Amino acid sequence: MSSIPSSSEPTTTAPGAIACDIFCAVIDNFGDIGVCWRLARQLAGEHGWQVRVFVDDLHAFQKLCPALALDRARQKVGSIVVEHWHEPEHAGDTLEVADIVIEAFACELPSVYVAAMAQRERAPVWFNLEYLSAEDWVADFHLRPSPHPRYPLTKTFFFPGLGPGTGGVLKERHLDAARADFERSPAARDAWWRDTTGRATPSAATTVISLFAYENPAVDSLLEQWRDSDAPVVLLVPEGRISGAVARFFGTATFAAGTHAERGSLSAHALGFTEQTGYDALLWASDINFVRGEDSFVRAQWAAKPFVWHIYPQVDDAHLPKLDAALAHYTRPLPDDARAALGRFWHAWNGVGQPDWADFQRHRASFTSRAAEWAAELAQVGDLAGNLALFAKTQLK
Ligand code: TRH
Repeated sequence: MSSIPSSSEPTTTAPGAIACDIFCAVIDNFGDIGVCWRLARQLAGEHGWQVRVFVDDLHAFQKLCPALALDRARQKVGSIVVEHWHEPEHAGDTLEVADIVIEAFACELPSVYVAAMAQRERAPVWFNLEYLSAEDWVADFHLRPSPHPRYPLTKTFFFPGLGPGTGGVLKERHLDAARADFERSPAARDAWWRDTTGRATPSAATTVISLFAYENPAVDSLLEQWRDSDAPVVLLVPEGRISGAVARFFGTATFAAGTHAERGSLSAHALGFTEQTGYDALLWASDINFVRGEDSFVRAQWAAKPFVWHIYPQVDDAHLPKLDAALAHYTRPLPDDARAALGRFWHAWNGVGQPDWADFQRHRASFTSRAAEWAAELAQVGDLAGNLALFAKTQLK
């Protein structure tokens, strides 16, 4: 897949720049490092900060940042320093405490680092960056301070969200312009299709769908409905956890990158997992995006196309209220029947009911116009990196 230029990422940082350390423990998949890496690139590229990322899993990181070497304890990618956080107490070879410290998703900082934060002449601005949730309580907890029980340090809870009063979600300054360039250039789109699938851009009568999801029992029924649909469907499947089910449907041994298969109206391409900046083009090239977790869920919103969210499943179905909270924001002004149809489809994709493609298609025009309107609404909340940088600066004064 071709890569879209990301925000201007310098290879050096100005002397005296604000120093920021981001600590990231990868729980699973790519979302933890995906969010941290995007934030790091923005703070460095758009705010001129000198950023260092501590990450415990270089393998997961390398999938979305192929420039990364797996065998190096410390390395630079552009201007960003990456430290392999190889054990919980590791805080770099020499202990340096940054002006801003971001603990992602409540991972625990090395105790020696926290002790050094307390000894610093000016205490760093310390954030716990939380997971994204569209629930209403998020605005009440966003930016709440939490004093450390032993040290004269205060940690601030930074909550991403979809509504006013939250930290917002990540959005690079260049993103809308890059999407507009791609969408208005048939040559760019055709080059993307040829590079990515070896084929020309499909006709306007085709529905192009990108499919990034966890294992999902509903996929078999959906693949059958696409196979039997009146209009052609082209499915683009980045290699991953859903690939096994797609392979079984087509009767192929695997659905590894480069595989192409057809049945009835459905034609499917398996894609290599692209570096993070390349993923957006897949969303822009598609008419409907199936996304998951946190970061791809956000990117689909900026792609301004109808999307279907496979939310990260939690025990006791704790994820379902979060799914409904996102639906409530996203579908608020839709006519009742369209809102109900999207709710049914998202629920079915998350284990509650059966997905009905014809029902989705019936309301597709409403979903498409709502997607563009929603992207503009969401942008009003502001970009997370910008919101965080602004707050941090007020604390540094
Ligand atoms: O991978 P995810 O499911 O990640 C997570 C984690 O499971 C995490 O523990 C959980 O808490 C969180 O979800 C909610 O989904 P996500 O967040 O969409 O991250 C995927 C990242 O991978 C995202 O940054 C986009 C990127 N990506 C690429 O770089 N190239 C690709 O080809 C694809 C398909 C994705």
